[in-house]
Amino acid sequence: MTTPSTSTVVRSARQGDVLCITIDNPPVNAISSAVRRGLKEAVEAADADAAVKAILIVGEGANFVAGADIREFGQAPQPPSLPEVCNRIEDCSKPVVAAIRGAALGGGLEIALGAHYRVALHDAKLGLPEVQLGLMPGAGGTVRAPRLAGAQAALELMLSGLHIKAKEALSLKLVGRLAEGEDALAAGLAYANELLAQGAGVRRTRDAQGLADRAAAQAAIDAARADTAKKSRGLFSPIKIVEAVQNNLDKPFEEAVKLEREAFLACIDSPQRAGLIHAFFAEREVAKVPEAKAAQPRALNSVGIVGGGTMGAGIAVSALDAGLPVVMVERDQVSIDRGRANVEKVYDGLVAKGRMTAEAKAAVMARYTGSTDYAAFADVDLVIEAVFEDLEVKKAVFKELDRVCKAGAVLATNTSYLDIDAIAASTSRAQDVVGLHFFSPANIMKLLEIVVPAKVSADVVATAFALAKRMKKVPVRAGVCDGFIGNRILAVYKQAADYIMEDGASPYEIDEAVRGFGYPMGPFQVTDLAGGDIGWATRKRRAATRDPKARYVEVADRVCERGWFGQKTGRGFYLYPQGARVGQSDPEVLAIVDAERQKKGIVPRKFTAEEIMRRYMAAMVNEGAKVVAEGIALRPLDVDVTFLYGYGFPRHRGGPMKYADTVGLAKILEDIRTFAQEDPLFWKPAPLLEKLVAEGKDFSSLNQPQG
Ligand code: 3H9
Repeated sequence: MTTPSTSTVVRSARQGDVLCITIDNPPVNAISSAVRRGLKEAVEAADADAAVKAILIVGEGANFVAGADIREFGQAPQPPSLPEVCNRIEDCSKPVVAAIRGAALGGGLEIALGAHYRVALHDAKLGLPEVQLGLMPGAGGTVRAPRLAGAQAALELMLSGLHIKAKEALSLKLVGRLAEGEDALAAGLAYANELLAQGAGVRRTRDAQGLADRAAAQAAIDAARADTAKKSRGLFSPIKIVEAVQNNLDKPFEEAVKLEREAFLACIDSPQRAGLIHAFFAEREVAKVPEAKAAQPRALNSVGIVGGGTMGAGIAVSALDAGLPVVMVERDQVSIDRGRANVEKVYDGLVAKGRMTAEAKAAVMARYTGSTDYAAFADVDLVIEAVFEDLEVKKAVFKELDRVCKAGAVLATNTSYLDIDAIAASTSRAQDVVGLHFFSPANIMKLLEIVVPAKVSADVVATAFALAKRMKKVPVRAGVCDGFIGNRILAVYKQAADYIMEDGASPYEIDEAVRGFGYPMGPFQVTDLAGGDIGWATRKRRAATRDPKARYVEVADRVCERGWFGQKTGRGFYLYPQGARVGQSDPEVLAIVDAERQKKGIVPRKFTAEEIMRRYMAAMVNEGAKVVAEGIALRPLDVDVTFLYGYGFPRHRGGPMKYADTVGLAKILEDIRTFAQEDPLFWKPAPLLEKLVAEGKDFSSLNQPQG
């Protein structure tokens, strides 16, 4: 029997004494205002219906409920609020059971915590991940989770945002039992009927005793407060989570719920929430590219790699971790031994840390073959070239690949700036050639720029995106140009940093300002980590084509000429005594900077951290706009994701283009025009930026889904 309901996303059906309420809001049953309304109505109707003895809440499909509908944040709130709904569930006069399959996250878990009993299927994933969106649980999570799991476990759950599995949820008392199978409705009904047979009544989470040991709870809260102050680096919501848990000890339940709501709404209003939610959707949107829609990926069951250096080995590990067999080719036996050793080193590290067994390592390495003969690639589906960055060397490799690879094999290059159209032209099959730009260390860094040359066929691009998914990478589609999206923009804001240095700020002040903005490291620290010689080689390569009128800062060259290449040589822009990993400022570097200033007659001036960041970000955004306008990046969000996953851009700011929208494009353009008075060649406003400002639009207007 079905109870009449006006809701299209929540349906109710009686099964004997139990009213089953199903939340059906694909794809993940997110809690929209319609879900809140429907759920509240359904619970109220069931409470009032004498024929109903117990209530069961389930989600349709593979998930319970993935949380509040993130797309609704920032819009005018519609009643009822989720806390009201959860309170109404808990207040119910009949036992309410939640049966959890798949995700019960955020508001989804809060609905389940409002219920009186919870059963989880084995694939259940529970969590309060709001912190990752700049939020905190806002519908009773901070008051109910600690009452069940205790303060410490609840704080860990909320501050990490991690998902936990059914078994752990049982041990934390967040659920009362586990069930086999995949049928949440059947498991929930069985539990509800069992409870009715036992005469079990309502059992409200608000009355649970997880905080009974107040001293232990206070100690856990104090520890979390201290830890959060140290680790949260300018994030807004973590400390609010700690304070919300503290309220449980100091205030009655109703008051704690009210305060939680107020703090939640403050988080909703914060720009960090907007930045983090932009990042959440952007990292899903990047995979939606025209080629992936237009074509099916080719079969992908094996991978070949040319080159066993750091990059080749890291890519090999990524492919092995994705379950693929890997054939690596190097020019001689010594190199192939070194390549194998580079791959094994990664797994040995895991074994040493107890994260992998020796048997598991052996099983992975059984899928790895090394060879000095290109013929070993005859049967592979996709080859990635990771040899020295030299166009002629790469062309020679591709000629060999063209000769030995089977028809239809995808031929990829890991170049980070070279002309892939030229590489493709060195083969007889340009339609099969694509760029796969991994970032170092390739087995760790999530970003994968998929570079699309002019003649590549759509199914090859689709195959590259499929590979990224298997490798759990975040793929961004990029067009061919020097440096693609990331390194091209990096080159420009790095230049801005050099100008700021020559004009008066020390490299240490610049790094500090950049860290203050939220980056883990500043640009000069990054140079020292990567090795100054790499940038030096690039500068030498570009010297011949550099505009002679363009300002060129020679400080880095002076540093490199002394053999100071950064951490690996014990000094670069910083000093690293006795192999230290954190550098110390170096008066000799400051003297080099001074000498360069004097040579050019520059009188150094002071820069505040804010002034440094305005220039740094204006340079980044301006070049980002050019990259979008030229179609090198599909949309501004592709630039954002590139910087979030490849360059350490602070996630809570959403990426450089989102940041620009937050500041206001008119303001950024005004800054660029002001800076242009000193150096009109470098600070040339991007036409797209000017156009958007003239039209009163921002970058987000260009982020529409790809059709
Ligand atoms: C919250 O609950 C606040 C409350 O405490 C208080 C309220 C008062 N909303 O990731 P997928 C979309 S905050 C809207 O590709 P998977 C997603 O964009 C929320 N849409 O699949 C994608 O759309 P499209 C706390 C959502 O299987 C599609 O669903 N909850 C939401 O790899 C499939 O997603 C969270 O933070 C949402 N909440 O992973 C959980 N969630 O197809 C966030 C997903 O158009 N979600 N979508 O690209 C997740 O972690 C994963 O999506 C999940 C599934 C694990 C559920």
